[in-house]
Amino acid sequence: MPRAMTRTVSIGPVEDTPLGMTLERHLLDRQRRMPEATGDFTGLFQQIMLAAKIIGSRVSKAGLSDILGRTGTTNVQGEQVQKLDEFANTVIVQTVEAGGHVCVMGSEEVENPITIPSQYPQGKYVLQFDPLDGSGNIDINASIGTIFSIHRRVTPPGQGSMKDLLQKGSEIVAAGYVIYGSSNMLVYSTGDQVDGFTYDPGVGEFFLSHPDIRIPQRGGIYSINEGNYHNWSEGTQKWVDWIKTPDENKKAYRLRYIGAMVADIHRTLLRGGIFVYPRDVKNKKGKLRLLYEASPMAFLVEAAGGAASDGKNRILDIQPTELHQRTPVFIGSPDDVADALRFVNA
Ligand code: P6P
Repeated sequence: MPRAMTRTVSIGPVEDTPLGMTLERHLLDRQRRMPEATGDFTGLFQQIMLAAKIIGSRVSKAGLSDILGRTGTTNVQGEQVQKLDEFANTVIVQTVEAGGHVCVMGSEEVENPITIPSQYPQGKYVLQFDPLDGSGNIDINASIGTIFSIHRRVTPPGQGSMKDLLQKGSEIVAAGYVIYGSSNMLVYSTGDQVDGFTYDPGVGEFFLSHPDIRIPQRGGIYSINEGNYHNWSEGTQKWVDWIKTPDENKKAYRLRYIGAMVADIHRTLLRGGIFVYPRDVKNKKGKLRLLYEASPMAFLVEAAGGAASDGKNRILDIQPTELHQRTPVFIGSPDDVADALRFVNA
């Protein structure tokens, strides 16, 4: 089926509103191309979009309200909970549960499965999310983001359960992220392609700005926290020593590390290269969480033509056993991921 063509009419200076494709219209066009579609997916996505707008609005003025800093509590990950973390989590949970399109949710901020209150319908989808990834960047005004993935439920109608949450990334129906940065963007895929939408606060809509994002076969940037160098395996150390050394076949790669997975992956998608958070002596299974960080990002990067591995296996093939389980992550341009795995598995 031909994809709806976008049409942006130049109506004057850049600040004028683009007559472009809104995310709302993009979702409806997609729904119309699927005869069996009921509108549930579109409805769920509209709730995610609303949550993203609310979170983005609060993030953009975090410094002006008493929402910076820490709550003084720690989450299931043992991490300091930022006030904005808690706010973002609440916004997503309350927006989505009322929509009646999901039967259970999983959140980085909540230890157990989030069930849907009995006053709302139990939907056919499952939502997992990191409400505010990289929240340590909030107080220094660096980019942060929201990561989400959508599965279909696998249990009979009624309350959803852990079984609905512990599904492979290869079963994802859709995944995406919102990056709150110099501009706010929502990037998503249902598996066939990846599209990016930029938020215009003057209009209150996301407009298609990055249609059909394709990751370069090879990049020139590596992204890893080199402060952990002495905790890594010898293979990871050798890969990093190699990638930053020019030789007859390549220039030295440049290091870029923002410290928020959403921002580092967004750059990797657009510019190519590789993002790595390997296992180390402190994080023996890696630091990043499989279900609401690694899997959705792996789904997106693969849909854009990239690769995503835990160092040995395709991330999307991992069968989850715990809600907050962690995994090493090697994700980005296919050639760069293949190079890294050659060293790590030597
Ligand atoms: P480190 C943020 O805390 C996060 O979960 C990811 O967004 C990010 O990629 C990683 O951890 C950064 O970890 O140990 O380098 O600060």
